[in-house]
Amino acid sequence: MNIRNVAIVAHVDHGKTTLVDRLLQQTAQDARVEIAERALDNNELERERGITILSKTTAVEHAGCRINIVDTPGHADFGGEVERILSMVDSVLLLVDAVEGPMPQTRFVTDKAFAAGLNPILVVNKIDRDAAQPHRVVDAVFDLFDQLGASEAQLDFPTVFASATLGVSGTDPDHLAPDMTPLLDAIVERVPPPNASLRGPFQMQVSALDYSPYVGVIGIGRVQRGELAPRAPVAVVDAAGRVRKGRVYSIHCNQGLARVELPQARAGDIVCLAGVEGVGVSDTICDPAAAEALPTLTVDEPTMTMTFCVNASPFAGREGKFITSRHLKSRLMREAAHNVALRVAETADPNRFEVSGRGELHLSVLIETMRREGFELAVSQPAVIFREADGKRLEPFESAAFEVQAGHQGALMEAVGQRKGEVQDIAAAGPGRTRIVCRIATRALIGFRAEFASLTSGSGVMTFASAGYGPFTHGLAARRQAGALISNATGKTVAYALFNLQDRGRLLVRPGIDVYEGMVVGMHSRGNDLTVNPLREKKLTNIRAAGSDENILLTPPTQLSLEQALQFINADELVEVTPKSIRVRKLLLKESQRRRA
Ligand SMILES: Nc1nc2c(ncn2[C@@H]2O[C@H](COP(=O)(O)OP(=O)(O)OP(=O)(O)O)[C@@H](O)[C@H]2O)c(=O)[nH]1
Ligand SMILES: [Mg+2]
Repeated sequence: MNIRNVAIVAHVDHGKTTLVDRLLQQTAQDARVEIAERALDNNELERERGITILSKTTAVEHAGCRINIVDTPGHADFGGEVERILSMVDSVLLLVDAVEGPMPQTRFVTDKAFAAGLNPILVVNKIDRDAAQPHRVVDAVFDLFDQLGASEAQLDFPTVFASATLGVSGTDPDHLAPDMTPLLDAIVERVPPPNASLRGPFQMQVSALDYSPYVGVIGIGRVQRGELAPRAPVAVVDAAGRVRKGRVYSIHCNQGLARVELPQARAGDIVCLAGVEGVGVSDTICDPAAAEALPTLTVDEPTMTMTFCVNASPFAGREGKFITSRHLKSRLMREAAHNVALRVAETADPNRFEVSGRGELHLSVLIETMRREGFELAVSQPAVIFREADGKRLEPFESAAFEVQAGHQGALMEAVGQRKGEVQDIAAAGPGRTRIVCRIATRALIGFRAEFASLTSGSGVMTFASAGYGPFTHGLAARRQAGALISNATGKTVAYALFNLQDRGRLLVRPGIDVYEGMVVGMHSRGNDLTVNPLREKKLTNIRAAGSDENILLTPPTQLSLEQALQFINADELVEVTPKSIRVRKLLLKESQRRRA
């Protein structure tokens, strides 16, 4: 059968996963099959957050072709996912929102597609939106391609207009077909068939991993050469060139939303191989008689790092199942085996690990996953990773796009200026809204999310893409405004005490919960830290004033989410994470220790 391998790439939320829904719907064998909204976003965190975190493969049939489709995440923190899957496709559908046009991550993924030598197909999506400007978007994409040094063939990109929600598409935005046929036709015509040969010994590189409780880790990749039957012995060559023996237990592919067993893996196809012990991304699985590695898959280096520690708080072990350094180490090593953009390093202290990734979300998704699995741990403030070149210090930058109401523009510009951001573009973004694109040090954005939300009254949207390394920005103050209110004792919080504290700032705890000495119970309205007593009972007298205790009015406490806690903490604080709680604590729990530090 004819094969086409294509990935869908775009800026976050431009509609990739929704577009896959429509392709699955249209090509379903049984038209009665109901495709759930964003069907491929099937893990818990993806559904809760409404974003794609892991890339996923599926396949559909059209015009006698089997089209393997890889859906990728658009959020910049998961850019590593996009980079590595480009090695198994022959073209990309570059999706661009018909209103927003190319955004920072559009540039990032296009650049990566060009680096992989691919000729993208442009899909202008969300054509149904009121403010859609399809022709302007096509022009803007042309300019982007040109800036990125596109070849003649790349500049001559095919364009399909579509609405993934309405399920319409076509090459002329004014005459759309009532289904996805024009897009499927464009894929069959314009994506080159895989450059792979059935002749010769079997060879396949693992580009992604999946896991099943029945068969263990599954290696996914495009077969480069030859054929393979289930139960065949193989040789596995890893990134370091070491060869080991293995056996493929079963072969399947993801077709539609189903998993289909295959009688063999054939050159050109994207397949899933189960049973190969210890298989990792970038491994080449070969015929034992010809153990030849394909070039190692590389992705951009991490830009941000955090320390993951064994939870050593006074409440350690109360709420989690996995709490020792051994648990932590094996879990992190397991993650590093398939999360290619993640690095885990041991430190001199066996209870601490340096975990580096592509951004706060990349790291916080791992922490959230671990906590749901039953882990307890403590994590430090995220810090950017500096580099050195020609004796100069470099730091990572972001291309940031802020979309705000016109009235908030001044405040935003001021905040960007304070953070030494360099404004690159200011443009209208729909009625009464402005988009400001700037280049800004990643470091300047740590902790900025909360401030951005408050200065735009929650109406602003900000997105980023990694913009590489640049010279160190001097004079950036990276401390939060507020100090911490720190508990001076261990016990249960008392409403009366909290009532007396709430004038001093925003509380993070409600009455009747366990706190410990050194735990942060609130944000001080001033810049300095303050040690307080949240446990103090009212002095009891024999005469009770009528209703005095019952009348205490407490402002509901601020509940920090994991991300908010990570944004909030300073270098002398940790976030304690357990399956049930997220607490902020001082590294040094006793006030006397802190005073000496
Ligand atoms: N109006 C309109 N909305 C759309 C269209 N396609 C997608 N959306 C909406 O856009 C939002 C994002 O859609 P997704 O499919 O999750 O976008 P995505 O590109 O997969 O997002 P990430 O994977 O997180 O980068 C959802 O609310 C969709 O309903 C479209 O054609 N028109
Ligand atoms: Mg998606």
